[in-house]
Amino acid sequence: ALEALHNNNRDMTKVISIGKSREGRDIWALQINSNPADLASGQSQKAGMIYMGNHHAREHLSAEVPIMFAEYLLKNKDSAEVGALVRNRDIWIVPMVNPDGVEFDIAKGRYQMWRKNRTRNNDGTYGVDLNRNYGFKWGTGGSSKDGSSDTYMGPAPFSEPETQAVRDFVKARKNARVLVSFHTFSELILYPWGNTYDPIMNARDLKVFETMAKQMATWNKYKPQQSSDLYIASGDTTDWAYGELGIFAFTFELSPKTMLLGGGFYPGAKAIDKVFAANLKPCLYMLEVAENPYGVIEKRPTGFLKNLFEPSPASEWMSLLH
Ligand code: 0X9
Ligand code: ZN
Repeated sequence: ALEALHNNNRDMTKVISIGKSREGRDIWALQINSNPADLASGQSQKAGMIYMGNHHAREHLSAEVPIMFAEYLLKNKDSAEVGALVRNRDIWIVPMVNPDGVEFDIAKGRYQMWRKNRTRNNDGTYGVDLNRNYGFKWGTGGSSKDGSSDTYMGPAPFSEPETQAVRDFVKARKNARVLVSFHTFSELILYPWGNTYDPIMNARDLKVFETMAKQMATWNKYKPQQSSDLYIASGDTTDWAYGELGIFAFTFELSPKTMLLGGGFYPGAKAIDKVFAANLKPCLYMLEVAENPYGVIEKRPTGFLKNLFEPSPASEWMSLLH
């Protein structure tokens, strides 16, 4: 999918591998940037935004949404509003952080309910939970030292090639201000901290997180909350991205809301369009405010997307897709 997007938009996209998985698969990233020099160098003065998916293997919708968003942006690159936004941002889409896990989950033709990567652990078990392996307050709660656990933290912070790849990639994007890591499921918008019940100390940053989360929730109707209100977990992507790099980093738990409503991790292909539609405005909003996230607490942001805050139904924006 990323290759096809590149082939149709050669002047403003690039596909790179940010590193290899444990089993040697590439972890692909699509850069969208209208400046050829920025594409060539992978560096940009424009505000940067990073969309990631599929840290967890069975959470297949979490790759579909960022891929569809990339398709949307490129399809609308000549429209007045979306086009202006695209030209003024450095956009990175990394839809599948855990390709080994995804392949394992689907290879036998029936889903394996697999979550982790496919590292062979010292005790002979398989898999490290990539969302417990990041090196900020690693191993301080809500993760396991047992290799057979679904929340195994790994033998050391950043022990896994996949989290190393994301770490090095994100650190190298000095212009990145906002990041979202898509997961499923529960319909939540989560922001740091996840390792502690304490709220973020910096009152201004906390206000930005809360304001952004609440605004996005008006569109997708998900519940905005601090990550630890779901449960304490240490070593996740967003605590690291904010704690280490100061990036406004969100975890989205996409649909369905519950196991009973709509199939848990495997809602089927029919869910894809609907879940994307619900999250289109949030995705555009993060891209918009990446220029200056603090703007959201100073004033209602008015940027490129003049109609974003109008109560236009998602379907109006979606009509631009097909
Ligand atoms: O547990 C996770 O890694 C995420 N949920 S999932 O069902 N997709 O596995 C949530 C992570 C949120 N972060 C914290 N609670 N720290
Ligand atoms: Zn997950």
